[in-house]
Amino acid sequence: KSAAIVGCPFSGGQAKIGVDHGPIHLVKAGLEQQLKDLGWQVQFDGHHQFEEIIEESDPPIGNMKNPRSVSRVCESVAGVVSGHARRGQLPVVLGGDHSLAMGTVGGTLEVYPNACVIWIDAHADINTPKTSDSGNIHGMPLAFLLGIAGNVPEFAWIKPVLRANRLVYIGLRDVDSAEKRILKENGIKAFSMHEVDRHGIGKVVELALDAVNPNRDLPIHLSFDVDALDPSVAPSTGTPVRGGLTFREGHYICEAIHETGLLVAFDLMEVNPRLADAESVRQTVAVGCSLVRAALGETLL
Ligand code: DIR
Ligand code: MN
Ligand code: MN
Ligand code: MN
Repeated sequence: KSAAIVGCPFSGGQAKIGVDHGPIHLVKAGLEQQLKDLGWQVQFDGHHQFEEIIEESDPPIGNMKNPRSVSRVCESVAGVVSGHARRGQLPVVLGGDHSLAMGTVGGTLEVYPNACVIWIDAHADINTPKTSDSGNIHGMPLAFLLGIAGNVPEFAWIKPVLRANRLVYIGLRDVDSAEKRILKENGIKAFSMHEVDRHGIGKVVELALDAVNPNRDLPIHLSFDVDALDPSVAPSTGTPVRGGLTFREGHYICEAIHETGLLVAFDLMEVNPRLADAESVRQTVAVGCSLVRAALGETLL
């Protein structure tokens, strides 16, 4: 059992300062030792330094904000993630904003081309540069990974590695109308909070796995945006949306994916320790660490 913590202090995929401090706080809270205590060998070489690849002058391309920085950072993260995966390590990527998933999922699929992606989020993150109202690239990573983002030369390095039938969501509740259309047109399976309410989280995880991993034999990349949790559970995040997953529902997802034995990569994204009061920050960082532990095998008994 070997894992690598990949700290990605990057915020260029959205507008609020502070999300680049997420990984620093998660590591300071003791995540490395916590995973070692679960029996993992853990490599952590310090947080990645993006200064040298971030563009000082990075004017919008179309409506996309910070496009060159996001592109370069994600390309670098893809290389780091694929490197760890190739060495048989499970990359635990700490964001940073969710645009980083272009790197993490890209890196995973380079090594495990048949992997499926389970995306836990309040948001669908599947806008194209044309449909996005905000221009924030953290709302677009899946469009690039699926190859439906249109031709943006700056992002040409991203291969359309993800197939629509290998992507499933849990936790959605703030989906733009264009995104709803994209989900329908591409037949992408999604379990919103409505389905969580209807079936309960146990059944939803089973249905989600049935959708992307019917024989339970494909590697799984779990990408967890902390804003999937209810703001009462994880207040320190850039785009909180009420009506989210409970503490237990979030953990259950991680525990159940661990139980498959198929997890090959885990992202924890969008922890922003600059938002909300000190106690809320402490609570959000603690819940972030505990989600990672659950995904890496911590059990209640
Ligand atoms: C919105 C919000 N759909 C956008 N997305 C967020 O900006 O494209 N993603 N907050 O995490
Ligand atoms: Mn800080
Ligand atoms: Mn989100
Ligand atoms: Mn997200």
